[in-house]
Amino acid sequence: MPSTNRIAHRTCPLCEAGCGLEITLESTPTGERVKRIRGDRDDVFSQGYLCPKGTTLGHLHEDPDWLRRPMVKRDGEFVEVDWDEAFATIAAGLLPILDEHGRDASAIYLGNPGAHSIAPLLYNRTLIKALGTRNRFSASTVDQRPKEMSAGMMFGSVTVPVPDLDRTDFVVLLGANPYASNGSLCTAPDFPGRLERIQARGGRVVVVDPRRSETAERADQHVSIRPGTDAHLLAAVARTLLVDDLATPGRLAEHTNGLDDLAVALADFDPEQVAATCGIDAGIIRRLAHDLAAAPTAAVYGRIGTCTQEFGTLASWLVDVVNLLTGNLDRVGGAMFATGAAGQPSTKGRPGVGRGIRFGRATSRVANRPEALGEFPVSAFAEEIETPGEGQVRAVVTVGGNPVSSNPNSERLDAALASLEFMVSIDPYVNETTRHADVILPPPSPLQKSHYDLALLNFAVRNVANYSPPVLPLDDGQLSEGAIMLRLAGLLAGGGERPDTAAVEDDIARSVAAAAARDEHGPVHERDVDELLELVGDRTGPERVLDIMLRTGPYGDGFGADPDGLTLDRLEEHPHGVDLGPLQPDRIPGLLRTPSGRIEAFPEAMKTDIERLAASLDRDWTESMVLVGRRHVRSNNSWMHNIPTLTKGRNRCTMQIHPDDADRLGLHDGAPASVASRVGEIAIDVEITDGIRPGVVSIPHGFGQNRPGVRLRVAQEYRGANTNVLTDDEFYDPVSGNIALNGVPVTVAPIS
Ligand SMILES: Nc1nc2c(c(=O)[nH]1)N[C@H]1C(S)=C(S)[C@@H](COP(=O)(O)OP(=O)(O)OC[C@H]3O[C@@H](n4cnc5c(=O)[nH]c(N)nc54)[C@H](O)[C@@H]3O)O[C@H]1N2
Ligand SMILES: Nc1nc2c(c(=O)[nH]1)N[C@H]1C(S)=C(S)[C@@H](COP(=O)(O)OP(=O)(O)OC[C@H]3O[C@@H](n4cnc5c(=O)[nH]c(N)nc54)[C@H](O)[C@@H]3O)O[C@H]1N2
Ligand code: SF4
Ligand SMILES: [Mo]
Repeated sequence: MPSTNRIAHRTCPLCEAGCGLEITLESTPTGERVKRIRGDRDDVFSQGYLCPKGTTLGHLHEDPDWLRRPMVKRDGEFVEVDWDEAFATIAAGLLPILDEHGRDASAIYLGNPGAHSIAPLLYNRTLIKALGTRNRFSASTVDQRPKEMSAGMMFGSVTVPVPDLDRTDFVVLLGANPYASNGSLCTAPDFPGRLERIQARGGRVVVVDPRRSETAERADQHVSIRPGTDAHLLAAVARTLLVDDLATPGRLAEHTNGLDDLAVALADFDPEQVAATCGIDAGIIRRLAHDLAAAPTAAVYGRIGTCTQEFGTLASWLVDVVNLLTGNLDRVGGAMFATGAAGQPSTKGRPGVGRGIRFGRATSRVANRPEALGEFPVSAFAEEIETPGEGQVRAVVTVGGNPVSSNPNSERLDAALASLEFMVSIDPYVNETTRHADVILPPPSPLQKSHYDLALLNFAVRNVANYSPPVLPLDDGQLSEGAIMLRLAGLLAGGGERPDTAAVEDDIARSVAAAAARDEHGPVHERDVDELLELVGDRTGPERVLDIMLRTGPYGDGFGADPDGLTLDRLEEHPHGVDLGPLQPDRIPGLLRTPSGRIEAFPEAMKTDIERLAASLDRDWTESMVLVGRRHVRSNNSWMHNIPTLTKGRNRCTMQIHPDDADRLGLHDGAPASVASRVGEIAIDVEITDGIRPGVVSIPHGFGQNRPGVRLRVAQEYRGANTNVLTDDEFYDPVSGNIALNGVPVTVAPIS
């Protein structure tokens, strides 16, 4: 029989690494199906690397629980309907609430997969505008908002430096475990391999983590830190650099404000003063500062452990202060800036100066929590639903989010969502969150979508661009995620149950082109918008917008200005991606968008917050046991536990605890324990290991998916519990509003 196999290439959309996949498809009587997925050796960035999750896109596509038709709740039960009926149900249920109580009677929650999927990346804004509510929430405030804020305050836009992994001699990783996560806010396929190559070329890797993580295990040095004290540690490192005359900001000194004030403010943070708080010897801290200064090149990188904690913005800011002080910011081998081919705020408008980022322009209705980057923190989500009065949230839209699993104080949020008058979810699963929806609008599987990493390539360790067309077609009766979003947006904007989505789409493309034509520093300044749209040709949907962004971006053809420049056509000719070279040094001052035109090394918000940090030195940090999280390479937040090949094997949802603590508390390996916090209590299996710091317990998130009504056949049978029943919506970083998921005080006891 002749071979009927076909090979397709696409970028994996599951995590930030964005690995290239080689997908073998075989013909069957009912259409093509995935036979095998391997790493794409020719991918310009990942060069064949992939992790176990990447091989499961076929399983995901065939998961019987992945919804293929919209669901509408009738008498408490979901029934499959067609799209017309789904949208008619939304029109009948949601619009009257908005008409009667106003737009602010609704809220929207945007989840993590939206950062990996082109339609939400391009259309979320349109959907938000159409809903017209001030109550906007997202997974960003349980994740990276502190880093976005610190970078925004220092550089004027959300332009986050990344460690130049491929050229550095010395890297310090705080609160990150790339051997499990493959990296975050640092797009680096085969992050582990890149770390090993640092060691192979004679460099060093240092990991700061309360747990001897897989990454710490392989590092040259593991510094075990008390959770929540990275800002103290980094302040002491910065202080040491200044006091020991090791600070060498070099050419950036003349582009930087605030270094003198900073030196004064750090006076409380000698290594000896923070040692007890951090639980790290002063000598180790001082040595770390000296090692950083002595290394030919070095980069400090902090991730989720440094963000989802009480001093998240301070810690995130101090990471880049240390990079600045050691002269490693914006230079080869240090902490560098990617240049995303589709453009970003730091590559648009006047170089070197801008409006800065904005935050605190509004506060939430109930508890006056300030917005940051246009969103309220998720700590306000439940209370806005629960609290009666003008502006009470009665209806919610979720787009690719599972806040009942991922947000703090899950029981409270679960009850709040249950009390809503109406809820719509754009989501493929009936899970802890979407079980509360009145209508679920399922997107097609990743293999049926096109892909371009619009967001994550702005954080890449190498400049690349890579577009993937859909591998498999839509089934009859499926709608693309973009079409779902535009139809919902059109309906919410008053276009009726069958809005003219082509017009909505046209508006988006037109506004992107118009913004480019307005940019007097861009390549298409004052060009005619109709002409630009004409030149894009007959592309539609996200591809049309993407082409405009690429062509007007930093490597673009400028619609003719640079005939060799990038276009979507060109990316289509390169299924393994286009390599745009290593990260470029000396981007500062051009990339700055601060009003001062300088790096703000000591932003105003940090001046007040550093006093909070100093005050915390007097605290008894040993008073309570504290909870932290962890990830496993076979998990992906809450939504990949339904794939049998990823969940098989021993129970991973355990509470890790140090043998000394286990002895003291009478806990036994494998036996259940009860863990309680201010807001909740769970039962979970104990795993005793000396790989964790005494006084700390670690529980992964995204488990405990067995609430009534959930339709995740595999995941709901998995042993374990939801750790976010324990995390506290009143425990957060005040500057960014980001929840402190790490360092949560808990008590632990055996269950007899
Ligand atoms: N396999 C897999 N990969 C993923 C995901 C997944 O769920 N599974 N999720 C993706 C997402 S959305 C993200 S944001 C990234 C996150 O990627 P990472 O930031 O690498 O996150 P983790 O792997 O959870 O590692 C965080 C580490 O921080 C440590 N930690 C906890 N508290 C503290 C603290 O106070 N200080 C310090 N220094 N360390 C602390 C923990 O012990 C843990 O080892 O991963 C992405 N990739
Ligand atoms: N305790 C603790 N909690 C955490 C973390 C932690 O480390 N510890 N990590 C936090 C982090 S970093 C993050 S990013 C958040 C994630 O928080 P969320 O984004 O709220 O949760 P996810 O688990 O990513 O759920 C994703 C949802 O999107 C749906 N989905 C999957 N693919 C698609 C798609 O293509 N389109 C659409 N529309 N929907 C899709 C899934 O069914 C699921 O409902 O969790 C946070 N929560
Ligand atoms: S590391 Fe794994 S999940 Fe992440 S992009 Fe690569 S293959 Fe996909
Ligand atoms: Mo995340």
